[in-house]
Amino acid sequence: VKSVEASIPEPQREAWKKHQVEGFTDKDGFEKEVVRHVETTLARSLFNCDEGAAYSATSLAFRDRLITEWNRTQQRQTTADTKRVYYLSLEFLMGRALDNAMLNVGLKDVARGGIDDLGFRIEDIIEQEHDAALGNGGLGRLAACFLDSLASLNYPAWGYGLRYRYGIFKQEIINGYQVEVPDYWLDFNPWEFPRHDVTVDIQFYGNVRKSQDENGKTVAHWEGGEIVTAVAYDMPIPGYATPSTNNLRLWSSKASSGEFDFQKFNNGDYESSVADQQRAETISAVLYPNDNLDRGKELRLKQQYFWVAASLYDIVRRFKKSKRAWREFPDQVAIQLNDTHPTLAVVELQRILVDIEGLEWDEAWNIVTSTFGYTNHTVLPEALEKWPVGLMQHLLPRHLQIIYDINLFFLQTVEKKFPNDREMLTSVSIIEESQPKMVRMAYLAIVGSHKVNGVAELHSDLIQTTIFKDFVKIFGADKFTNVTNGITPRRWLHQANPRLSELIASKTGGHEFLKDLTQLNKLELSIDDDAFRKEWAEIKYANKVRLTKYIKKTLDVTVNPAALFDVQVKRIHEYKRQQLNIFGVIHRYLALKAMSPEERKKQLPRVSIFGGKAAPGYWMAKQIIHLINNVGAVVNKDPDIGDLLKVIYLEDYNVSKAEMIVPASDLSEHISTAGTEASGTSNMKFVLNGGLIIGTCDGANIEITREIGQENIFLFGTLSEDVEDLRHAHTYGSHTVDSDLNKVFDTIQSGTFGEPNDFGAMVAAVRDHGDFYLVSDDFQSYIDTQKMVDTEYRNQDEWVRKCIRSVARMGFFSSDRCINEYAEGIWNVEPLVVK
Ligand code: 7GP
Repeated sequence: VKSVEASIPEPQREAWKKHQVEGFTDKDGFEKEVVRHVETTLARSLFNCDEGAAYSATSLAFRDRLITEWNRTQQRQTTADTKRVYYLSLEFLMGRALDNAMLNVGLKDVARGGIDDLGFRIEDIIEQEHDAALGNGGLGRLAACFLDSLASLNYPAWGYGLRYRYGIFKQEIINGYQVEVPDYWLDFNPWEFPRHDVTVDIQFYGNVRKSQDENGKTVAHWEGGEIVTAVAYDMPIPGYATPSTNNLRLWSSKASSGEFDFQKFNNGDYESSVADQQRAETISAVLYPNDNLDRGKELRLKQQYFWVAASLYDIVRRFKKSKRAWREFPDQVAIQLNDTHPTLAVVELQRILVDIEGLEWDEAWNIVTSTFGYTNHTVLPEALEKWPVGLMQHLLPRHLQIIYDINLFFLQTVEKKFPNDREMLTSVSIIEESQPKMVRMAYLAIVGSHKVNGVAELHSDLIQTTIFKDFVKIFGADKFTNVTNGITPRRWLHQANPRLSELIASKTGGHEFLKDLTQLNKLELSIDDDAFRKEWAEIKYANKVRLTKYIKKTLDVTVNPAALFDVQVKRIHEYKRQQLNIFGVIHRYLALKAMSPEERKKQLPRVSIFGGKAAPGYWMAKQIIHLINNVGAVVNKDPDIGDLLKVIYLEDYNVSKAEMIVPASDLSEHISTAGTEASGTSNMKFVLNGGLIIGTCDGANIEITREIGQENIFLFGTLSEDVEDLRHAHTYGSHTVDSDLNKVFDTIQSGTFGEPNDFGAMVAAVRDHGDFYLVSDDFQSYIDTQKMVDTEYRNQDEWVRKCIRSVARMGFFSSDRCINEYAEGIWNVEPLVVK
């Protein structure tokens, strides 16, 4: 590997070195780069440079800098020849790149001055950027936070994903209903580098022929079918306050040049030859818009194999350059499966090693299982992936055979350990003996990995005691572990809340806390400092004013920034229980209506803010959105209510909107039915920005409580160990709904919020159909806890103290801590120190 450099003759090396691009370091250099890009790359001038062009040129200037460091980082890693991590994720919810790049390389102030000289405001320039929204929610955003931490901590790491032409749809609210609009985001994307020379041909369909080699060994040949080409697009990922710049490689599909039917084309059958091309391009065309739900579409399986096969080809190609023996593969490569979506990678690596490289099955399988780790992100049964055997056979005939072999050998070891236990065999078999037969991807991922982790303590306990309990018996408890999720403080504090970040820096001895979040604990020393608390409160207020203006501009509703801002923003899902929140809002509205004007004057004004997308095919989630909007339409113009209650639905919730909303919250809601939310990560973001939480004992709420103290969080509701009994009682006992909740239902059904029939199913789900999510069980304690919130919010001094204490104790929830745990406990990789 050292020969890489030595292979270039000295004079040549000198010439290259002399002209190495160094990138700007000061305002003048920055301006020069921006003007150069406006005038040459964009072919514009001072006279027709609008904010869009200024954004593009600024981004290109920063991109140039990043790519120089990217090149050096790759060179450094190749020379050091140490183990790399590959994070395979079908979703990367990156959001905007420019602000992040400016802050991570430490040149935002330089850029601010330069942009100003050129006649623009940096805030307006940042706003020009379209979010890279290649994800649905928590799982995709976690992947993005991980990339930031991996680079910031100098780990040699690559992300691999798909370059969707359309990310998550844009949400519009029209007459109170969600309407989906396609998100075409690639018009001009300065952050990606097409690598038209880095391509991989991917095979689908066809059939398997077996032959004997000269030693009498059976060899499988996967033949025929169709070929689609994967083209690499790279996005540089800058670390914070380090030159390390990692790579996110996204694959785009196109018709393979060998496949494009020139015969047809020349014969004038233009349409069908174009149709072939379009079919190939369809693979990476669109992100499936489901969160915590598996729909089992054939195209989705095609996406998965396409992406996994291209990524593995790339990883293997890189490994082979080092000329090491295959058994060293796991010493050089760690691959993390972000949920089961990339599980075919297990099968593909086994296929490469056995069919193409000629290794023996057992040796290959050892390499495979030492290489992979699997992270589970949900226990919801409707989200656990299964693929029909027939579909797998058709699309990936050789892979199905390998899956059957993996299963056979696995079941043989189970049989040895648990002789004559047929129930055990059926329960853990990778193939579900149903009609039709299905491949259980989570089981395949467990069998193919050396570590399996959940994403918060409760969740990791639950997977070991429920959905995967038999695998714990088979493999032992050591194979299963927990890595509680985290978030990057760079984006979610420094970038989203610059004033708070500066205030914290002034009290903790500089910006060190952005690299070591535990340093936040120094804040507690300043808690009795009146000026500090005043400044803290002012920052929160200013963030609320900013959101107030946004609400006025987009919805034409005036809200009082002094009111308590109560926020629930996340994907709309019955298990996340936005319905509980809106029922609570209706209860509050009825209570206010029943009061005398004198009594009303004593009440605390509140703004209930909602945001989030519903999967286009999730009817009930869309009903919930409709109800929230209809309640807002009535409440917001009720003269009896005025400022006391406003109900706001923020359209098209995404990463960049979160950066504005999160710092503006006083209270945020994380109120899933206990045992259903694997972790949650926005709970961490809200607390880190000085907001308190109302929440259930679920996911990471439990660990947040442990860290910040139970006096600083509003917990309520059923515990996860009681959920099953309650559900059973709803179905088999008599299920009654208390009178307060019934009043809410009666109001809905009287037509107060639109057509009485519109929300019949939502009410019936609770009242008549078993109330699976325990809304009725938790309603009263939710209302009582909200009353406590009102009381405590009135004591502003104590409230602010709670917020400061909470922030001071949030150090644990940095994604840096999380990545270090993966690196040590699962990947066995070390950072590459940059001199
Ligand atoms: C989510 C979980 O719902 C959320 O609780 C967790 O914080 C996040 O992953 C990151 O770990 N799961 C998904 O988004 C999801 O779709 C099924 O999981 C594949």
